[in-house]
Amino acid sequence: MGAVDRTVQHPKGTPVGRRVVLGLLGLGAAGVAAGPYLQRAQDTVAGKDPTGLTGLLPGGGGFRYYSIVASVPDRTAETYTLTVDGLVDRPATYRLPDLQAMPQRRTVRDVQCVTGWRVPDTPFEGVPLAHLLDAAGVRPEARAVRFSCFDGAYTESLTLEQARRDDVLVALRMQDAEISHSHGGPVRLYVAPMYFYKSAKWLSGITVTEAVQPGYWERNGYDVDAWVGRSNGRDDAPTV
Ligand SMILES: Nc1nc2c(c(=O)[nH]1)N[C@H]1C(S)=C(S)[C@@H](COP(=O)(O)O)O[C@H]1N2
Ligand SMILES: [Mo]
Repeated sequence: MGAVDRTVQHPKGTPVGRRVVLGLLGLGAAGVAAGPYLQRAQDTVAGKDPTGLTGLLPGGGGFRYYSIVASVPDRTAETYTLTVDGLVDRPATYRLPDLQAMPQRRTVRDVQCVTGWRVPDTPFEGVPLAHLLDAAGVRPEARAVRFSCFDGAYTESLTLEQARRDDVLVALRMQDAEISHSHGGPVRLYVAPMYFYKSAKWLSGITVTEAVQPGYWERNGYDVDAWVGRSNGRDDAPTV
């Protein structure tokens, strides 16, 4: 069985319930092969179950582990780097201690995956993305930011305006602990007001660009502007 068959399915659909049901069927079809990569994270928090179906999924009510590749290398405090480049005056490469020494911000919001599962009141802490953009000196012609990951495959994007929000973090901590490897550690993006697919795990690159370059899931049909409750065919939650 090839690598593609062993990645976790993140099904696309429209109504929440249907999306979750399709997810169950998809997992069933993937069978044992999907098992090792869809696992309950150790630091799971019990969550609400808005669909009444999510409890049937592995991890019941907490986080689901997603990766589009079968395995992701470890990066430690010694080996991790984050590069900021593109349309900036001062490109930079940061190591983990550099990021830890910067001003940190903490948010406590609900994590919401577009497939329906949700984890309420989840603390994230990290450097506001705006701080790194200001440090780099964004050029006037820039309009967007592209994110890349050391899994070698996942990408995401935001407009510059979205990226400068104070609830968009280059996160170093999640649930008041260092971010575990399965949750995208040591550093992941956290875009609090948007569906969790915007929150790229294993973040390794921030590139300032002229225009939005749709990320991995957006090229597979999800909305580029992923506001929780008012994107991806939903208008059910008056958030942000
Ligand atoms: N690098 C990378 N980041 C990613 C993903 C992924 O597959 N690869 N999946 C996204 C999706 S769809 C979700 S719901 C969350 C899942 O985060 P978790 O595995 O910490 O629960 O990560 C997002 N970021
Ligand atoms: Mo997701």
